[in-house]
Amino acid sequence: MVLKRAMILAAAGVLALASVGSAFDVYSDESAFLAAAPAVTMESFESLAVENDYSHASITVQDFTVSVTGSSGMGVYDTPPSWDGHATDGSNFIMISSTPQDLTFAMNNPILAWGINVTDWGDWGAGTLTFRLGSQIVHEMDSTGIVSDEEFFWGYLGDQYFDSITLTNTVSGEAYSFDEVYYGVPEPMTLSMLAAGGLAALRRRKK
Ligand SMILES: [Ca+2]
Ligand SMILES: [Ca+2]
Ligand SMILES: [Ca+2]
Repeated sequence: MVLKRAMILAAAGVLALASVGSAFDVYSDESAFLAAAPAVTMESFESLAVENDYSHASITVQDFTVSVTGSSGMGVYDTPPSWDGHATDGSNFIMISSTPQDLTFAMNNPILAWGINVTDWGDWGAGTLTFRLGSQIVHEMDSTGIVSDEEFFWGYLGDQYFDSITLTNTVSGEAYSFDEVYYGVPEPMTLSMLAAGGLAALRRRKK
């Protein structure tokens, strides 16, 4: 499908675009993400032992390892601490402690789609949460206006394979939680990519 799309783009004269950057969509709506990437797998952390403390630098599940930098720790919770955080599916969720940190998801296999539900980030102080694939920043959130225990979703769907996702928090004292991590290689490819291919084909026909 990617190859076919590249051929269509080449025919339309935009191969340079396709070779220097990837096409991708960022989603803040979970339903829209799942509609575009219906075949993704979801990790809800329900099979992990619950400890309700920040005793881990990394946590490994079936298809990825998530690790946190510096002096921050994280752990499997089923009881929200007094500063909040909660499960968005089932009862278990992952809680991250409160120093500025990089949270990196290392996937066992290359993927095209990835998503996460985050809760209680941005209520402690001013700062940003940046989402990166490798060194590429694909989205950045500002804490302005975010309230305690607020949930947000972030999803990414692109046409270039990746295996590492990093969330960088700049707020000191900010603890937050996440749950429902989605990942996979969706088939069929997204409507937007089909639309891009269709548009290219239309342009070609007009020549
Ligand atoms: Ca869960
Ligand atoms: Ca918080
Ligand atoms: Ca809070």
